[in-house]
Amino acid sequence: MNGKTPFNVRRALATTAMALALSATAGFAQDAAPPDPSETSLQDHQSALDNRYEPSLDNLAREDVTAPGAPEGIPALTDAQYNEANKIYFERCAGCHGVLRNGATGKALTPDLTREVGFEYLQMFINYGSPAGMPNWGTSGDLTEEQVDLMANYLLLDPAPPPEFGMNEMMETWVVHVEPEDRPTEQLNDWDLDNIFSVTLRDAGQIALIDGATYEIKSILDTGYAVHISRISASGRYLFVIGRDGKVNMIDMWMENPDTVAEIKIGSEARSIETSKMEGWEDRYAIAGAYWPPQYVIMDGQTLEPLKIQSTRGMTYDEQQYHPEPRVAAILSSHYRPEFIVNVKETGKILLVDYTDLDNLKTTEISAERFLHDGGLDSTHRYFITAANARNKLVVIDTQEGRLEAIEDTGGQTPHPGRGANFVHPTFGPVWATSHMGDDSVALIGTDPEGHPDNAWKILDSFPALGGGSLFIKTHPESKYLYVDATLNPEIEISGSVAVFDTSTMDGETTPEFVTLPLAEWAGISEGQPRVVQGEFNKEGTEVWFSIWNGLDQESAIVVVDDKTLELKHVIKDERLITPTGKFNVYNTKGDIY
Ligand code: DHE
Repeated sequence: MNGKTPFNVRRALATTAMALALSATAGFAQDAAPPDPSETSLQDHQSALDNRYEPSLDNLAREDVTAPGAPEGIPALTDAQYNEANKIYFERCAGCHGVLRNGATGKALTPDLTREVGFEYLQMFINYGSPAGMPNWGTSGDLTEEQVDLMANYLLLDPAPPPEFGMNEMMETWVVHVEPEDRPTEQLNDWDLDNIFSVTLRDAGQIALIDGATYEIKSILDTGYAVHISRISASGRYLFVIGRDGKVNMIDMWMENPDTVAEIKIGSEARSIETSKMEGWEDRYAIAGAYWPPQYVIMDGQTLEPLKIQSTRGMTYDEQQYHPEPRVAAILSSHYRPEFIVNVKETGKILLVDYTDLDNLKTTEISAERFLHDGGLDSTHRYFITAANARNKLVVIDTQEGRLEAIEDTGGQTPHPGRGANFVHPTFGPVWATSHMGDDSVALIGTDPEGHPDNAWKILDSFPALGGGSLFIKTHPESKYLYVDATLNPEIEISGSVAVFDTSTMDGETTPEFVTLPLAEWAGISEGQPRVVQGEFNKEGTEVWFSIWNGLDQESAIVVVDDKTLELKHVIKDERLITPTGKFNVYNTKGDIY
């Protein structure tokens, strides 16, 4: 602590009422059976921000299934009723309770358990929620009375497991539109490829390729549904995007009109994609991770041919109990070894997958912490820092040595860093920052074991930003500012703004002040609840772009902020910019600069 005021004391003073309210719902429903809802006050059953952010498995929700039979004493559902309930379950419940209802952050809901508590108990829980984290689906108005009853009945019946997705299914979806030998041998367009932004147009099932200097939308390409992230091959030539529906598009940026040259579907629900970045292995492989089925696949980096599919089903790292559906969350590429870094969420394991010999696959399995989600590299690229978000922890991996370095409590509620933000703190030296979904705090962890050994892998400071509901934090080596969004905050002024901290004035003692940039207002968007999400710098690190993410039928925009003056530089508006979310600058993404 360097003799400074302990950050947690300052935080306790500065923390918002929301954080206090949230602490009542912390911990999720892992442990004891939740109390009877009628015994706690309605106040306790309001949904917390972080509970609302659990995965919505909307693609599984679309699949039609046959209703299972009902044992004696339990009303049977027709196929139509069962499918309606199944849809609600996958959109709203499966993120916490699991596809097979075996439990994840929420409790297991298998029929052996639900039949024991019975219809009325389930009905009450769905209606009121629980202080342990279950949203109040009925009293909030999200589900009608009939839907609550339907769901209580559905939970008494057997689950319908969705289909697996192995090599046969992948091969059926794999298409090479342009063979590698038929592709350009040099860049055929005059685009400044390094400064192109790949922008997710979430609900349109598209991405936009936008020039970072002129703000011109160069192209809009069809992709899978709701592209989650974009990653760029180490050479900067191939852009890979993955939809929530597991569809991967590989786009050749050298074509006269950059377009998809190969595509494949790797599962029914997916969130992550990456490419091999180790020297000597550039552009050789791609890897994608799925939520369902729980698996990852290594593909040829030129054609997307699926080469090796690995299931992640297995034992939890701590209790060593079998988990049937551990989702693959963030995947990054090591710069130090020919390995992919794969976060396996529910079992709490980080896999270092060596891609040098796929027939004799070597994997280092690191026991980390459960509910691993997103994360990024430190400024030297040697260390991977990732959030075990439902456990309020950061896990640090040394990618050079291939081992666990540290696990630290952030002091906040549900860390959500994206890839995080690296900067040199005036007092603490190099640090990496995360914001939180469940409260307003920003936490800094020391990342320099050589130069600042006393600070390394310790949470050195924590201070409040705009409010709870933050998803992403961003800076750049050329910038002295740290930008923190509050995307999920219920207050329209807060979700429509970004907090900016001057890192050069931080002293580790006084609470850093921030300025608020009202970006939705700057964009002139007054309808809906425009949400500012995910800052991304241009190549030079002089401008930072934010999506103003609005409803499907409402106006959205991208706002460009001048990083020197913190003034509005430009607003990109276009009727084709439907629900923009993630933005990935080619240069920064391929070089892991953040
Ligand atoms: Fe994301 C990153 C999962 C909701 C926009 N999101 C990630 C990663 C994971 C993930 C595992 C890390 C990928 C990697 O690095 O390989 N996201 C999930 C969910 O499970 C969750 C909570 C719920 C869901 O149903 O998907 C979820 N995410 C969202 C959103 O609602 C966002 C705001 C809009 C959207 O498209 O759905 C969203 N997620 C993003 C973005 C990134 C991301 C923009 C990449 C940030 C970065 O800078 O790297």
